[in-house]
Order: sequence, then structure tokens, then C-alpha cells
Amino acid sequence: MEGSFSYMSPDVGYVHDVSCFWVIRTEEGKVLRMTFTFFQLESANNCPHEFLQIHDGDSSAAFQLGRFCGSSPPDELLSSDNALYFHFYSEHLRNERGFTIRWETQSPECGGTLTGTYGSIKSPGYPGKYPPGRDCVWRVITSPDLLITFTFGTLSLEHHDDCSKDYLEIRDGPLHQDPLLGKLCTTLSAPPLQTTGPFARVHFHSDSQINDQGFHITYLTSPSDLHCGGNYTDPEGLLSADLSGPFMHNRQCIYTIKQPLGEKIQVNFTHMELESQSGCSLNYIEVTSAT
Ligand SMILES: [Ca+2]
Repeated sequence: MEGSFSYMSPDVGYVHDVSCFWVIRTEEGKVLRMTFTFFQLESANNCPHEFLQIHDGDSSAAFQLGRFCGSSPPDELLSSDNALYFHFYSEHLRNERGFTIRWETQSPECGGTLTGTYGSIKSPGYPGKYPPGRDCVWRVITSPDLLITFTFGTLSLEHHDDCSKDYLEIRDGPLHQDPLLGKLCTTLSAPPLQTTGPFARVHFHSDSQINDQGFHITYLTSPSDLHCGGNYTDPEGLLSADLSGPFMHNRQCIYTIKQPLGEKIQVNFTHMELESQSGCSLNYIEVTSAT
């Protein structure tokens, strides 16, 4: 769904006390993206006499995205839910003033797989407020010799002491049971977080009420300082990790062995010496089949 609407001053000089309201509503679960194709209103600080005011919902009670006048509106605005409310007011609308607004329905950005060596992740509807009742999961899958560092450009989540309401959770691996790097539910800035291996899982959760602006985080990758991990496609070969010298702390070495479809892979341990503890909780080798 898409469309546009306009208000232009009539061609008769001045009109007084114009007040108009519009609501755009689209399907449940979708968001609206709007752009200003034409915008020419009186230019004044705080727009006291003439303005277009936009709310992130279906009434003036919803969060105000902005009050605009002059001739340089923002490039685009996104709703965080499926409705936008517009209020246009002018005390004395002059000739050749008005606006045209174009809108389209979009699916909110929520989850996905990122494989680049750098990238960014935004909460659904960002820079508008995130919608309630969402769970978005992003997986960052980079190459075996890289580590991932997340930095927080914007972090603005409903604050709660034990993060039981809204939260952003980053795990040191691709799975929900992988170790937690950080769980955030604050509007305070947070220091960067670095993985110990080439994969990460980012999970955003919002509960049913009280939302905030959300987050915009970026990630960069850097080479692992140790030779560990790699991709193997030869029909046979040897994997080894040299743990001599300064002992390797907090590292995941991911080795992937890939063979043509239908081939089976046999793994033999020719030498293994790892610290022993019950349940292999501290140091371990794990072999999984990724068919
Ligand atoms: Ca909430």
C-alpha cells in the first residue's frame, strides 16, 4: 500500500486559521515510511504560526515525531507501528505554500543474517520508537579467523533493573544457549562488546507496554590474534590448535569441514590434551554435524 496527500494554499492570497488532520493506517504488523515530496511553509523558530506536526500513532496522544515548518523537512520518517497522525495548522496561509507527503507500507526491519565484515543493526522502526511485543533475532556469521566487536551508537530501551521487560541481548555464538556477552536494558551508554569467535547472536525483545527509541549498533571485525579455526574442503587433512606458549584464554576456534553432498566425514583424534573438568565446562572440543 502506498499513496500521497497534499495541502496547498488556494490561489486567492491569504487564508486564515487553517487546521487539518489526517490519519494513515496500514495493515497490522506493518510500518509506514513517509517522505516529503514538496514542503514549503513559513520558516520560524519553533514554528509558532504554521506547522505540520506528526505523531507516531493514530491520534495526537501518540509520541510526537516532530513539528516541521520552513523548507527543509527530514529526508524520511518511519512509524514504529501501523499508523501516523498529521496535524497541519496555519494562522495565515500564504500563496504558494503547502506540502505533499508520500507514504508507503513496509515490513519492519526485525532480524536476519549478516555476513559482512562490518554492518549495523537497528531496532524496528528506528529512529522512531520500537513497537511493543516484538522479538527480533539477528545472526552475525563471519569467517573463522575473525572476532566481532559491537559498539552502541544509540541505546535507549525501557529501563528495568533485571532486564525482564525490554532488552537487547548479545551472545558469543550463533545459538540462544551460547554464552551471554551482554544483556542491556537502559538508556545509558555501554562499552563495546567483543566475541571470542566468528559468530554472534543479537536478540531484541520488547514487552507489551512502554517503549523507547531503541538502538542502533554497529559491528566491526578484526583478525583473531591466534591461529585458530578455518575452512577445510580437502578430502583429508589435519586440524590442530597450538596451545603451548602463553595459554589461550577466552577463544573459540571454529573449524568447518565441508565435503560434497552424500560424502561422510570420519574424525579421528590422534592427540588430545585438555584440562579436565566435569561436564567439560571450561575447555572442550565439540563436534557437530551441520547437515
Ligand atoms: Ca516495554
